[in-house]
Amino acid sequence: MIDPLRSRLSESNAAASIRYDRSRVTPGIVHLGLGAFHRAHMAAYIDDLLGADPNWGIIGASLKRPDTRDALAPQDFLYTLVMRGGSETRYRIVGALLDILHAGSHRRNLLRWMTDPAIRIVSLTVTEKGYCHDPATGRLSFDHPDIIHDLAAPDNPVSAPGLVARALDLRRAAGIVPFTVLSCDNLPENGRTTAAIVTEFAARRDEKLARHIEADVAFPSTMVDRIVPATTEEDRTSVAEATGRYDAWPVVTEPFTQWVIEDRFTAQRPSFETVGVELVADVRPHELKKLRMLNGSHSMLAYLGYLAGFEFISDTVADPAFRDLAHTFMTSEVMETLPPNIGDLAAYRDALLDRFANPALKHRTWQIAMDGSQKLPQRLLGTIRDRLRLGLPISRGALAVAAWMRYVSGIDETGRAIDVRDPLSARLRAIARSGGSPDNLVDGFLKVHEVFDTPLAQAPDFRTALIDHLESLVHLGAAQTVRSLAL
Ligand code: CS2
Repeated sequence: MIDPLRSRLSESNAAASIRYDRSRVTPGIVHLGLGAFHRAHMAAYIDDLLGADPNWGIIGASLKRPDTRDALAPQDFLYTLVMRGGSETRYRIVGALLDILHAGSHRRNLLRWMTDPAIRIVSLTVTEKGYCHDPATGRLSFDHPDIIHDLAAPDNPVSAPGLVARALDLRRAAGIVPFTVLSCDNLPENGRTTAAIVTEFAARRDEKLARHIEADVAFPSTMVDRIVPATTEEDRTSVAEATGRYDAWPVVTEPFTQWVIEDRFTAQRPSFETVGVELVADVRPHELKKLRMLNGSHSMLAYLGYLAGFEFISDTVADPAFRDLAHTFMTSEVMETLPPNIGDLAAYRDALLDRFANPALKHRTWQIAMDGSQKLPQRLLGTIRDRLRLGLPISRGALAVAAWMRYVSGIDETGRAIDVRDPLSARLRAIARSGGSPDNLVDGFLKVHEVFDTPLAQAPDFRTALIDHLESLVHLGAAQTVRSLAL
């Protein structure tokens, strides 16, 4: 048993595991949104390049909760990254984070860092809902409480768009080159979307700032990929047992990692190419492929798997009917909608199914099912819209959307409550409760304009497919519905 107080991970007991002199590392990046994903993805790439170029350390900021700072401050902001493959587990200590601020209590300090000339990149993993936008249109949502707050008090921002706009304003006033804004969230065209949101925010206060952002600030789009389930108590215990050091917040991930970035930076950038990042002129084909193939089938498996009683994605795809569904969905519905010349899609699909099947990754269906209202448009609805336009069948994609409708109703197939986490959960539950027949339910959900734009909401083939699937999910249940498709 490791004593958390006496054997806590720290610079003094982990120095030998870090491959560079951490005392020489200086901040070059402010990162907003310090969840497990960032710590397993971007921070690991940065960690790889600090030996050659120590000027790119990361100052992290959590926008909502102080818990990451509370956990990592006593261990010098170090943490263990655990890579679990099928047969092998590897441990590594990441030292790229130099400090963690909690935006709520350290806002001045955070803005001071964001205006420091040494900071040349402000990156974000604030999740889809952190952009305070309308997912169906990509536009800033002016009735979002955080945006209302930040427009009234722009020098005391609480939202990501408000913080970025404020820092860019302060830099402009001080004559400091703007930083590059690097969105690393699973949004469609995440750079362009972020640029539009921040510019819209700024324009409400100051036209000149909006024009400066449009003309002078780079927002490269990125495609990010690494599966990173939430850390569990068992992970903490197994890390302590394997490494002999107690880590209050290790991060567990898979061996696979990918990062594709558009090579457009306002100021300098690290030599990303030396650590395996792909730099391209246009990330859109890569991003479309990843969002529709990986995230689309992830969400499909999450809703149907949860309803069928599977706790983890690996259990879900261990059932041949579910694996077959995801395989067929990608092959016959998604692949045809993707641009040509983006590699061997069948091989990509097979590799994804193998990654989903990794039994060492305990990725809960419930975790992926979260925030569906923010995820559906880019993961599933784009594919459906493209296929409807071409007059092609949409059966499996529509089944995934119907499963979301069934899931957000908040009661599972055994009559137990589902803990639905979604910014729109209250509205979604009210639609489900007002209920009645599948026709009424589908019509109610299709009116949620943040998710379904008008042409899609009014597409008769889509509506009919949703009603048929919802009927089957309600009467037969998810497992039988999926099995009947496999016949
Ligand atoms: C997942 C993603 O939680 C989710 O919604 O689909 O986080 C997924 O694991 C990553 O995008 C993989 O790169």
